[in-house]
Amino acid sequence: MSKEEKRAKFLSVFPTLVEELKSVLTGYGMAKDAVQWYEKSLDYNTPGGKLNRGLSVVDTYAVLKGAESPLSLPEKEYFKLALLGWCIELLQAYFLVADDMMDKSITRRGQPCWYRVDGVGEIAINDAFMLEGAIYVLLKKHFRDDSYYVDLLELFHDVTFQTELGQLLDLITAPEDNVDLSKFTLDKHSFIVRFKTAYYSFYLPVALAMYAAGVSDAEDLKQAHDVLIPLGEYFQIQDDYLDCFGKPEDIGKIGTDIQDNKCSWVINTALKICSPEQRKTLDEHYGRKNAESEQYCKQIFHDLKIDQIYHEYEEKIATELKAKIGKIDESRGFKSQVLTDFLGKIYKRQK
Ligand code: GPP
Ligand code: MG
Ligand code: MG
Ligand code: MG
Repeated sequence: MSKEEKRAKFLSVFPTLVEELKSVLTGYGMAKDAVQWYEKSLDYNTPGGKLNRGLSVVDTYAVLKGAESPLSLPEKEYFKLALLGWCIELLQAYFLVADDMMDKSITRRGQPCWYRVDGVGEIAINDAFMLEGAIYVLLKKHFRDDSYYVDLLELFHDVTFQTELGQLLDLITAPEDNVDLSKFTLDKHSFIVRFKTAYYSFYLPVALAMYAAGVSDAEDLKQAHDVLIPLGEYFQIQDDYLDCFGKPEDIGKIGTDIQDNKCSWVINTALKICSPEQRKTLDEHYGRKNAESEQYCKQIFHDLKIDQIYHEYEEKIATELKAKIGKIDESRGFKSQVLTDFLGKIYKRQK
């Protein structure tokens, strides 16, 4: 089954969910223009990305059930799993709308960030909350009678809170008015990215599929967790690398980490190997809100061959993760294939 077919089928579920959400608003007697606003926010912010997280829920479930492909699942079963996938995409939409305001980003997925769209501005804060709210409306409607409903709710709540903790650390480690590179370390970076990215992007899709498939023994959830969190750290290191070295046309966004004073993998790696002179330039120019300072930093990253170090890191981590995946115990029904597929989706990604 081709990737495009899987994606098309997954996308075809989204309009149904939008209609369900709109009818909840209509049921409350909400004015027509408010219903239209919500629809626009849902359409603008939810389906435009790679959909890796959402598709992974369905893919993981199919592997756990031994189905040939997600598309061979019975229609009702497929719909429920796709709905869980869309709930992660809604969570992601909620995070990104808010994150772009906090990071003062310009574009996302090749279009202006939602808060920068004409007439939106700070209403985007409420729109972010409403994207999150959609998750619980949909879960209640479709999973209330399932034995694992509370597990799903708890999982979404826990992972959302973990992501917010990561975002808090990300932000307070990057104050706008006080650049202090001595506060950055790779250990701190690892902690931040596991919380701000790995839980919701990697553990969440697999754990959701595991609950739905009834393969949710605590030992198996732990096995999944112990590979997916380092895998998610690797993914965010790619994101940090691409922020500086990627092309906006590929990544769909303009990097802001240098000007935003972010504790990213790139600066942390540079700090470990730079000369005292390069350090002085970084102290003077990192985290400053102008393109010239940003260019000074980029030149140092280039001179230090950070891209080469990144490629070496990528080979090393991929080998380590493969070894870890090789040790998975499948006796209770969990399948290492789930993890191999995840690694395959992100290995050497350019966007
Ligand atoms: C990605 O960081 C992290 C998130 C999108 C989580 C945001 C969490 C909130 C609670 C709002 P990033 O800023 O590096 O992502 P990007 O590079 O895509 O802007
Ligand atoms: Mg951010
Ligand atoms: Mg950001
Ligand atoms: Mg980033």
